[in-house]
Amino acid sequence: MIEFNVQDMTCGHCAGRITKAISGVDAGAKVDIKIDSHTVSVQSNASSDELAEAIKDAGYTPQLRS
Ligand SMILES: [Cu+2]
Repeated sequence: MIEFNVQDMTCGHCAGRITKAISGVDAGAKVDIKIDSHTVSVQSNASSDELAEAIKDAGYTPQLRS
């Protein structure tokens, strides 16, 4: 499980864009988004770097949770 904090994800529209960006990296990724806590959890074989890059390209600011 890879988890990001995305503070600038604030509504369902943002969540949809981020989900789409992650699907672009790994169409089989399982994405769980909690808008209230600005959390994006991903089950994927893609690396956290690849996923972070895709979220950035979509216009958001991911921070990897450790
Ligand atoms: Cu939004």
